[in-house]
Parts: sequence; C-alpha cells; structure tokens
Amino acid sequence: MALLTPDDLENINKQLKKADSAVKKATGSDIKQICENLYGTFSCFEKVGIVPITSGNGRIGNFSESLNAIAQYFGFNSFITDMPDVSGYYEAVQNGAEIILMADDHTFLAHNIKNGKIVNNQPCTGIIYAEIASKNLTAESNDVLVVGLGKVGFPGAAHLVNKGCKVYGYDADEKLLKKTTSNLEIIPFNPATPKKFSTIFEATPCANTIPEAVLLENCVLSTPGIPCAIFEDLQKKYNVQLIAEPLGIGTASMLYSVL
Ligand code: NAI
Ligand code: PYL
Ligand code: MG
Repeated sequence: MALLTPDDLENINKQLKKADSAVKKATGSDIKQICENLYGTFSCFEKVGIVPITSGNGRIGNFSESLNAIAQYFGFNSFITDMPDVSGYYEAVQNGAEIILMADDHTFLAHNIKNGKIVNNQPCTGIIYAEIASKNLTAESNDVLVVGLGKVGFPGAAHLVNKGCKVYGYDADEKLLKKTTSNLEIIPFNPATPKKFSTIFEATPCANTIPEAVLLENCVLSTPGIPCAIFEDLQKKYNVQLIAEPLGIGTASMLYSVL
C-alpha cells in the first residue's frame, strides 16, 4: 500500500474544509450529508479511540492527530491513546471507546465494538468517492470514467454499476482490466480511442493519469489517489471540479458505515 507522509497530512482541517466546499458545489450536499444518506446513519458524539500503531514502518507523523481532527469535524467524541499498539487498544477500551480506529502498513480499520461492525479504509474510500462522483449536479449523462481498478477503485466501480451508471473502466494492468470488466458490467476504456466525460473517478498511486482528451469543461474529478491525478494547468484549462483529500473523506465513510 502507498503510505501517507506527514506532509500529505499537513493542515488537515484546512484540506477537509476545502474538500467539503468542493463536494457541496459539485453535488449540492456536504460530506456529512452524503455519508448520512449513503449509510442511513447519524453521528451522535460516539466515543472514538484512536490507537497509534508502531509495527512495520511505524507511526506516521500527523496521522493519529489528523484522525482525531477528522472524527471531531464529523461530530464524534474522539481521543488518541497515550500508549500505542496492544497497550493502546486496552487503554481505548478501558476509557469507553465505542469505535476503534487504527492502521498498520496494510490495513486501516474502524471497529465498532458495541455492534460488531468492522470496515476497511480501502473499500470505504472507493465507495464514498464514487458516490460523490455519481451525484455530479452538472453531469451531461450517467457515463462515468473509472481510472484504477485496485483495492480502492474496484469497490468504487462496483458501487457505480450498482447505482445504474454506465461505467467505463481503465487500468494500466491489462490482466486486471480484463478480469474486472468480465466480472462487473464495465465497458473497457481504450485511451487510444478517447471519449469525453463529465464525471471521472480516479484511484491510482500515480500522477497525471487523466489525459486531456477525456476532459469535458466543468467535469467533476473525484479522486482519493495520491499524488493528484491531474496537473494544475489542465485542471484550470478545463475548470475541473476536483474532489481530492488525503484522509478525511475516506475516514468519514468508515465511521458512518459502522454506526
Ligand atoms: P492499488 O495498488 O490496489 O490499485 C491501484 C491501481 O491503479 C492498480 O490496479 C494499478 O494497476 C492502477 N494504475 C497504476 N497506474 C495507473 C495508470 N497510470 N493508469 C491507470 N491505472 C493505473 O492501490 P489502492 O489501494 O487502490 O490505492 C489507490 C490510491 O488511493 C493510492 O494512491 C492510495 O494511497 C490512495 N488512497 C487514498 C485514500 C484517501 O483517503 N485519499 C485512502 C486509501 C487509499
Ligand atoms: C490510510 C492510508 C491511505 C493511504 N495510505 C494509507 C496509509 O498510509 N496507511 C498506513 C497507515 C499507518 C499508520 C501508522 C500510525 O501512525 O499509527 N501505523
Ligand atoms: Mg479521503
């Protein structure tokens, strides 16, 4: 998994507010309303214990602090444990946490220990970014281009198919593209014969994955991928409505989905 850096998470509150405004402009709803509507759940100051994890590459600077800021932004009563790892988990439960958030290098989970629900960040992130894309107020059709069909992109693409969108999928891994398009109702997208889209969902770990040829003026590009899928000059040229944020939108999706 591509790991976040402390720089990605700098000033997370500002990044989250900026993303929230972009989501509201593109869809008419803010992130909280989209989560409530998607999962049919409402936050009510539930206690969230954030446990720093030191295994593998260890703690990421700003990670626990960002989760704390994000949980509070969405109306949860969160705290970071003093101790990491198993001792931190024990501390979180002893202090009344109803939901545990913790991540190692492979898995970032939310576990509601009251109702038993447990989720993984990757599908939750794919689903919420796809949901945002599907709510594009200025969409010219229900065609959506999905770029990247991995652990985040695949669940997002499946969500769009289930919502009745006409999904065009592309992945640089030809085998994966073939497998995905035969498993899901997705039309394989060939960059050599481009088509323009007003809605794009991108989930790759690479920059510059969206060619100019697919962009319609004012299109919505909903992308959790880090680094960003589009260069600033291209974004400006086509007035692309960019929804991109490193941790908060996906974490909100996790928290609301375990309520
Ligand atoms: P993954 O490795 O499972 O999937 C990425 C897919 O992108 C692969 O199938 C790969 O073949 C494809 N790909 C790579 N370059 C491509 C290109 N130029 N054009 C088309 N396809 C290309 O990775 P995963 O877990 O799905 O993560 C995707 C991105 O999302 C990563 O950058 C990750 O850090 C980020 N992420 C962001 C979150 C957020 O909250 N913003 C949360 C979770 C992940
Ligand atoms: C959650 C993200 C989204 C993108 N990449 C994923 C990542 O960076 N995972 C690693 C998280 C490690 C956290 C570390 C800590 O500070 O507790 N163990
Ligand atoms: Mg996010």
